[in-house]
Amino acid sequence: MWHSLVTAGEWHADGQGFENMTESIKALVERRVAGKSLDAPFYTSDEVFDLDMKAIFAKHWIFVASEPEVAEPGDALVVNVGTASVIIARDDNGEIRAFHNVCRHRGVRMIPEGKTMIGNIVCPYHSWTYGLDGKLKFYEHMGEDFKPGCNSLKPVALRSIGGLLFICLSDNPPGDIDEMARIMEPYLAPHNVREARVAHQVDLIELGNWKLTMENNRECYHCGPNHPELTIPLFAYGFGFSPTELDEEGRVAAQRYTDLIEVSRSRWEGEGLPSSEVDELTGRPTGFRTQRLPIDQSGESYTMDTRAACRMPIGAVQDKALGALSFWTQPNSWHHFMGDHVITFTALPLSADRTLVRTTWLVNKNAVEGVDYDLERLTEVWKATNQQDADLVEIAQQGAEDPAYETGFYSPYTEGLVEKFAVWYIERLKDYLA
Ligand code: 3BY
Ligand code: FES
Ligand code: FE
Repeated sequence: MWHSLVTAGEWHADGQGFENMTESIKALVERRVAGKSLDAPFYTSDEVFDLDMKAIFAKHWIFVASEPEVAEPGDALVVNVGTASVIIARDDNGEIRAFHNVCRHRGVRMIPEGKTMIGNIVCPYHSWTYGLDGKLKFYEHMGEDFKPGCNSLKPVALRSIGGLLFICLSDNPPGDIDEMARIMEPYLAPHNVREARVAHQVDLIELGNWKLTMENNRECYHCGPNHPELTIPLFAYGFGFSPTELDEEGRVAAQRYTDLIEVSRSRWEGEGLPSSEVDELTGRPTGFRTQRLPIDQSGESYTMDTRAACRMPIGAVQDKALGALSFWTQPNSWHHFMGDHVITFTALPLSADRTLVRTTWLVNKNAVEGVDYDLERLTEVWKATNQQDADLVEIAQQGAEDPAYETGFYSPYTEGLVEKFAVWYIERLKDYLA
């Protein structure tokens, strides 16, 4: 489908091409109203999508996978980010590296998307062969003057933070990843992701723009009406609430929840689990936020009965009731760390109106399916929740494409983080277009 900025009344097909297009997007960026949803072309136009891929996904740190997805030497994973394709591989020394999946001979895509095991990276076209360090090891017919040392695979910046793998396609990646790593390592380390094992992974294609996926992720206003499974482990007041709408009973319950957070956090801190909230979502290229919140009833896990799904703890802490540490990153990820398992989510844009959401469940590497955990019990809450969220994103996209769409107000109480996503996104576009 062709999406055009014409719908915004900004685009004039007067033959000025790209220059004019950038001008009209600039106008859209400038007129963004704080506290309101974005103008329709941000969700629907192919020009904005192309800009998003250049200004956001080619310039920022993108969460793509976790270390257990390339657990052994020779394990490799190919992730596509727009038209770019990246090989992530663990070498014989256990080091994980990332390379552009583009042969240095005639540029072909060497390995298809997905997981594989490789000793070397062999191009299928003319068999040029690269080591897992990216160096060209084998080629023929190139003559005396050919310099293999100048034909290594192009590296892609890669960082592991607590076992979560972030890549940056830019040659000049934002340096503030160092600060995110310094702050987040102590929060994530006790959950032992580096030593974990993938229990399950699901790819879901949401029929909506990636920003609608992210906005949906940044609020739980929609949880009550839409997520019957997730609202079992989540506290009702954990969704946020509008203080002016509480009656006396509600005020007491909200206060009880606030007190529970305080008491739980001091217990967790005592167990070596940093638990205070950090919010660095805006004002920086590598925006992020973390928070550890109690889980309802037993306090243990995102399951239908709130009890741990896996009987082996994932980390070293013996307390099962760790609630959930959540970690959100701009532009494309969110994660939940519990005592028994970890769930990671990455959103990867496919087109203006399609987004891949990849969910991965991690457990203790010694845990055996059917013995230590039941896969259905481990995955049922988020499988159901993800489908419900995909359905919401699809109808949000349909609304954004409707000629009657207008920007609407975010709740100041329960959609504050949606606003922070929009603020970050507009900041980053302004920076790129400047
Ligand atoms: O997709 C998510 O993670 C969000 C969190 C709040 C509602 N939804 C389940
Ligand atoms: Fe890769 Fe020729 S294009 S070996
Ligand atoms: Fe949801």
